[in-house]
Amino acid sequence: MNTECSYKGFAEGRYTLPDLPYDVSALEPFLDAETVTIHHDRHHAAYVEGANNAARILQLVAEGELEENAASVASQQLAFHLGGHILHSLYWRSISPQGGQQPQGVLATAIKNAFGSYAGFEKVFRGVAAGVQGSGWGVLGVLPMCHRLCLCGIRNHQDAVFPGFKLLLACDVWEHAYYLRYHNNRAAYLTAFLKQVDWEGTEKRYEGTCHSKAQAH
Ligand code: MN3
Repeated sequence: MNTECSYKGFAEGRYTLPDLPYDVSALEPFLDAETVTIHHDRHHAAYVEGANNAARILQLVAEGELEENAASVASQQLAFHLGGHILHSLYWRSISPQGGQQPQGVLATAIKNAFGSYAGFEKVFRGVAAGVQGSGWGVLGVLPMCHRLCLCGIRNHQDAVFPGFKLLLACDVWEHAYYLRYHNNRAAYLTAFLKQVDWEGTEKRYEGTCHSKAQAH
């Protein structure tokens, strides 16, 4: 997976927790302040710490301080925790207090090319995100090789996704993302999410992908 580095998530040799781009209560009524606070300050922070710990173990193996067999588990831990850090960093910027418009410009064209229409995109998004078994993500991204838009249901933070998938928009469907307000009604959370999407920021990320303009024509 790749994503644009338009936010800080790494500094001075360590993964770091980026600040929220808005106040914890700014997403009301979509998300309450308690959900946003716990999600960012505890869940996201734990993935940052886990990524640093796993990276440290890999470094210690390289330095001969730990046995080689420690590397395998650490690499899987890194995939999980760093995947969580990357996806949460994007999640906070996939939604906005000012969100909710429809996609414009080259992104609107790409959505039409890939899904037929914005309504088609919404149908596939709901199907993919609602259908993720257990914990995971509904993610819009750009496919490698063909450079078309695709919706992907990622399990946990790193499973059922392919290398080189360029992330544009991420919806967290772990229960901790929505349970306080929506309980087990993931579908209601997804409906509310779609009304809160920051399409302007998503279009900027799309424009940042090197083949976006070629695809739009
Ligand atoms: Mn989460």
